Amino acid sequence: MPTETQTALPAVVVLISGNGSNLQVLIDAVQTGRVHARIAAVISNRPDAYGLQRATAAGIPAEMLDHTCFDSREAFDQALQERIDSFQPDLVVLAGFMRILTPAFVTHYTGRMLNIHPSLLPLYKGIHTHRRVLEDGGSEHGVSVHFVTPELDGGPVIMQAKVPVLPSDTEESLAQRVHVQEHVIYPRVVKWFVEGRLKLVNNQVVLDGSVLTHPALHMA
Ligand code: NHR
Ligand code: GAR
Repeated sequence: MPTETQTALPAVVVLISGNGSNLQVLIDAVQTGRVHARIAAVISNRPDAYGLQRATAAGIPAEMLDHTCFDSREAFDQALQERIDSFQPDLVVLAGFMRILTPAFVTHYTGRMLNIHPSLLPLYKGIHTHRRVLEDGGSEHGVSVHFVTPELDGGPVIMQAKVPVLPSDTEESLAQRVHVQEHVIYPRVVKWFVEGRLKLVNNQVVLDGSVLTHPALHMA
């Protein structure tokens, strides 16, 4: 692709901590032309994150910033912000990123940072969502994509997908079912954002010029 075309594309920086399967579907969506963007960099807070290898294999700059090397959350977030901003992103995508971010960091990216969270928010904020749904005997579970705000997993929800919880489910089988849906909805939301269709206005989601009163729901 000519360089001029590439630089005209919206730049996305993806933050990961692990496997990076959501990163992979984004890479694929960009490579197949479904999402018109450029993944400018992938940054992991963990040295062993497999997603770093996925990025390298796709020719995307991959960086590692180990949070254990910093004295405070503020110091880590400041260094992370510097690395991210060096790529001048239009959008920052959290894809299995497992560090809570400070309000100062989140505020810097207001309206241009997305997260995928494995629950039907506002239910089950935080971690170990699949385990907690099973412990509670819930019959329904799912995944949410939301704008990131300082309130952990509390930002306005853009899109959700639901999955059933089956009596035979383990944490792994349930996580697997949710993952299939994650891989459907995350590229779709990123596509909306980079096409300029999706905005955060007064802490509300605006899609195609209208406030979303309920998250968009993907039916499996
Ligand atoms: N930061 C803010 N301010 N707001 C959000 O909505 C955020 C965020 C940072 C990450 C992802 C989130 C999720 O989807 C996310 C959303 C990590 C933890 C956590 O407890 C909680 C939620 C999320 C990510 N992290 C522990 C910590 O001390 C570490 C856990 C671990 O390493 O396993 O940072 O669920
Ligand atoms: C995904 O299930 C994502 O929803 C979840 O981590 C997984 C990452 O998978 N995110 C969180 O739990 C955030 N706290 P991946 O690395 O294969 O994309």
